[in-house]
Amino acid sequence: MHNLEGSIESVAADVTGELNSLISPAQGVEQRVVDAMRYSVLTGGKRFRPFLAVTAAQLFDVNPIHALRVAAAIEMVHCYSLIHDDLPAMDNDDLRRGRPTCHVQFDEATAILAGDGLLTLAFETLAAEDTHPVAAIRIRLVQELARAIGLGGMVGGQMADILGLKDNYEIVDVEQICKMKTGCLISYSCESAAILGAVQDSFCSALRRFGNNIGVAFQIADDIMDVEGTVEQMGKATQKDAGQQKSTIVSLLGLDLAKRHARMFVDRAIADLHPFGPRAGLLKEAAEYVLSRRS
Ligand code: GRG
Repeated sequence: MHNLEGSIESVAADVTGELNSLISPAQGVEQRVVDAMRYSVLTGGKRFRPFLAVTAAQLFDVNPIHALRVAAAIEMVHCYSLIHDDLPAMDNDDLRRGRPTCHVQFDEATAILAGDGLLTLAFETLAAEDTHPVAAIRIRLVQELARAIGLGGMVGGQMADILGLKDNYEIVDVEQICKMKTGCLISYSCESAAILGAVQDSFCSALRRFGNNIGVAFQIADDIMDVEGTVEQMGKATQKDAGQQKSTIVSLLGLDLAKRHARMFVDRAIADLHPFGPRAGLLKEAAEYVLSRRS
């Protein structure tokens, strides 16, 4: 029997240590942007994506140092997306992880640059030899991350999400946005393990499907918590979607059906783990956690 919370906390501590050394304090002209990057990355957050990357890597006995560097790069990308998402031009939020957002603590220009700094450092980290000695594997890590967070993934999904404030989307459209905006990075977190392990394609696609399914469930759960959660629990503003008249699975189906919808995606994700047998027990618990989490 695994202790999921203990395992998440242990990976979180490791990844925070790795981030602390990858983004060391600076004293030159870049000091302010580095301070903003460290402010946004080193405190708070569930570190769920790094947890998935590290746990999936254990399926294939990947070198833990390699997995941790990839996990840190993934958390950098996630934090970049949060910093930019919070900007006045996007969601205009003042609170993130229970603290002032990056642009409130520093200023808008610094926050934009801190996001850019994290994004570029993530790719630099993946491309470094310390992440994997085989160049072809490093190239694949870089290429698949670019695919996951680019136009067909996170950036494209964010654009569609913003346009959705004005357009009336249907369920399939909203599911597609959840997949692009949130699912693709979660999916990459799982897939990165198969890339590092250089395992057969069928394992890689099973992990990608697993990540996509829990990613969509994760976003639906986030939208449910936007309605049911408190600012204290979430460490960020709630009731935002209704205020913005945003199309979400909750606004289209109502709370009860949205919960069943999220359950359906988690069940699909658990089925995706079949090829890995009992070794995937912790990933199965992680899929359940997507629905049970309260922050
Ligand atoms: C500006 C070029 C450019 C791109 C922007 C901002 C952006 C791309 C994408 C935003 C994607 C986004 C913020 C999706 C929301 C995903 C989500 C549910 C975030 C919350 O994740 P948690 O709950 O947060 O894991 P913690 O704080 O625990 O890490």
